[in-house]
Amino acid sequence: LEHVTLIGEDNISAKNPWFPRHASELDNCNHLMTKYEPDLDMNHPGFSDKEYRARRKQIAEIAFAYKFGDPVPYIEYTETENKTWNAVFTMVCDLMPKHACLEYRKVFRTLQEEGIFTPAKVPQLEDMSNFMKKQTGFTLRPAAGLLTARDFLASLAFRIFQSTQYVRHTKTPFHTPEPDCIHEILGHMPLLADPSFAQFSQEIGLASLGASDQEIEKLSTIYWFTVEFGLCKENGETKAYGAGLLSAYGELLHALSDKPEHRPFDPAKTALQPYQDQEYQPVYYVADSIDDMKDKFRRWVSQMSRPFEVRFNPHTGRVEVLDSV
Ligand code: NLE
Ligand code: FE2
Repeated sequence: LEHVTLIGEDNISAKNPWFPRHASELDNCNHLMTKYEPDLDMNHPGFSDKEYRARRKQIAEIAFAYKFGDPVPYIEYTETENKTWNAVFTMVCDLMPKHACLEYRKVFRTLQEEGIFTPAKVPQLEDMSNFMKKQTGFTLRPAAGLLTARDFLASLAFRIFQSTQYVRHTKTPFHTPEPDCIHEILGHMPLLADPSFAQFSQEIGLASLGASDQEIEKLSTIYWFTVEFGLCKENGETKAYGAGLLSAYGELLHALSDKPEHRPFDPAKTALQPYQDQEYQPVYYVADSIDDMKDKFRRWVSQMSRPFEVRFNPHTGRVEVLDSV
């Protein structure tokens, strides 16, 4: 940090595009990527289900009205929604001891001990948020659906995870292509409460601030093959740490079978791998460990060509922008 000057808020140019400098500015970062939705896609299991579509609207309104600093509104989940949770939760409890990575198993147990993870009820996002806050400082804000990669990654820079709050359709408990709160809660949140994984999540978020569209594409591809669908080694065995595997037992078993291809995680290569989000993945990337994945990512991301550096100031909660001169 020898020759640096702080870039002010008003210094916005092509070289320094706007991005949030404080978590309150995430109120502007909730642009949705609407594609696979019950209202829009005939193949969605909720397409012909009026009641489900109305429920999704009602829950989406909560996210649209949400402002930074609000508690996440409580949702009274219906019997059907709790049943869907129960089906997925029971399956995860059965499979997790053998197939999930150690970090996940550890936090999962704590969540059970604290009575937040129970078979009967979908956990409340506010309870999850408070739990994570104590462990790693991560908190939640409700999102109406799938966000653009830029907006989603920006939140992570502030240790904020944008989470959907609706439940998948009861017809498809074990796999849905779109995120829902079962995926967020069972897949993502245990690891966001792990210190090392939380650190990685914030770093990928910081790397995204002010990045070019091309770089955002690479970062979200890395995110896809690590946070969503990552595998790692543990005492010679392959385990899952990706949220899209931990919340969908069909794909979990597929990923760990000999059907798909397993490649060693290498950020330079992984970042260029095309992917789709409708079917099971044909390729997974295996890291030596979560820590090793984080180290490799750090080395790779430090070569990213941004004309400035960013750092998060935990005392003010602000991202500071340093212009290298
Ligand atoms: N396929 C996952 C699930 O069913 O839980 C959701 C993936 C979201 C990217
Ligand atoms: Fe996800």
